[in-house]
Amino acid sequence: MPSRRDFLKTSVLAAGALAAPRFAAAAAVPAKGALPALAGARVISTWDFGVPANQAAWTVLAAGGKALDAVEKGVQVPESDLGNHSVGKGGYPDRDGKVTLDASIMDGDGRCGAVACLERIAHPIRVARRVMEATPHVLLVGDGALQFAREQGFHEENLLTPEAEKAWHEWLKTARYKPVANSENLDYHRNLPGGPRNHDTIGMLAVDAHGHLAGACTTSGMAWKLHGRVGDSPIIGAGLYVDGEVGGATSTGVGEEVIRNAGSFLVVELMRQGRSPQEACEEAVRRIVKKRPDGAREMQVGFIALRRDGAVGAHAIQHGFTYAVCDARRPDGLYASPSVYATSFS
Ligand code: SD4
Repeated sequence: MPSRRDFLKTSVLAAGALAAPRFAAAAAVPAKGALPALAGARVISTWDFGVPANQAAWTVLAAGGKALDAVEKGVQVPESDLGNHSVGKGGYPDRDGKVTLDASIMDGDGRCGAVACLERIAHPIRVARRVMEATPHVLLVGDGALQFAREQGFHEENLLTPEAEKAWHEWLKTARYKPVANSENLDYHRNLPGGPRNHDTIGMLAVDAHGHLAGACTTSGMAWKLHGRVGDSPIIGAGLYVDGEVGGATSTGVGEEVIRNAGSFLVVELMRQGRSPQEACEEAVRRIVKKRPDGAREMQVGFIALRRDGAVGAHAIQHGFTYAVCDARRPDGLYASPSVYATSFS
């Protein structure tokens, strides 16, 4: 798989492709019935690992399948990747050595399901979908979520891999916790056990050939968090929000900041008011930065957005944020680009 740097190199091309008129940002969300013909399905997701995840989602979309099935399938790729220490099995544990997973799924009709602080189940996104479809609830947490997963026949296993356990023991030597950015630019983060990418969530948004929208978000959360800590990813409106009349948004980074600002809901509401997906992501990042006394110098938050006509946007506090987009014009369907704008700190 190409490295993050390879993707960054392709970003100029990719950004140009995204600005093509077909998906150009409009001044406002086109009225229902007045949409420009949707050129086809499209999927966008966070980070470099969004590339293979999109590829899996695309197998569903290209066959005329549903956006909901596509995002559920797509995000299971990083959930299964044992080399990925921020999503699913192989994720870094909390400070007590427990791997606890958060995930949510939502479609354009407002149907949604989520699990938080779920242990021992490798694919929390599948449990989230089951919460959506088999219960009258939206969110199940901790032991209750595990009990539900068991009852639904999900396989239980130890999610703490030897590699993640080793990193945890390394961390215990200092036991220093600071929810900093996953930015390559910050010294503190570069020197963390496990390297500069200790918290990367996959958030994915898709529109299918029928114009239906869906999104999914899944993570092991912040490495070395307090046991019981829940981030933004399973919180509908924070880590994920989809409205079929407008579009969807999802986030990555320090979840506490996203929750405080109802980040993904904000992005969607800004699009509803006429901001382009790009402008909406930028404004959501600005709100977070503005409220932090330190100007969020040492933390990362990123948003991606997909409007219902296929237009996309992405923005993050710090450099180093990448995202991947896949549609029919890219038969291999894959590229990533940096989210491009780092807020300039004066
Ligand atoms: C969380 N938002 O649990 C997640 C972590 C993350 O990039 O996205 N890291 O707060």
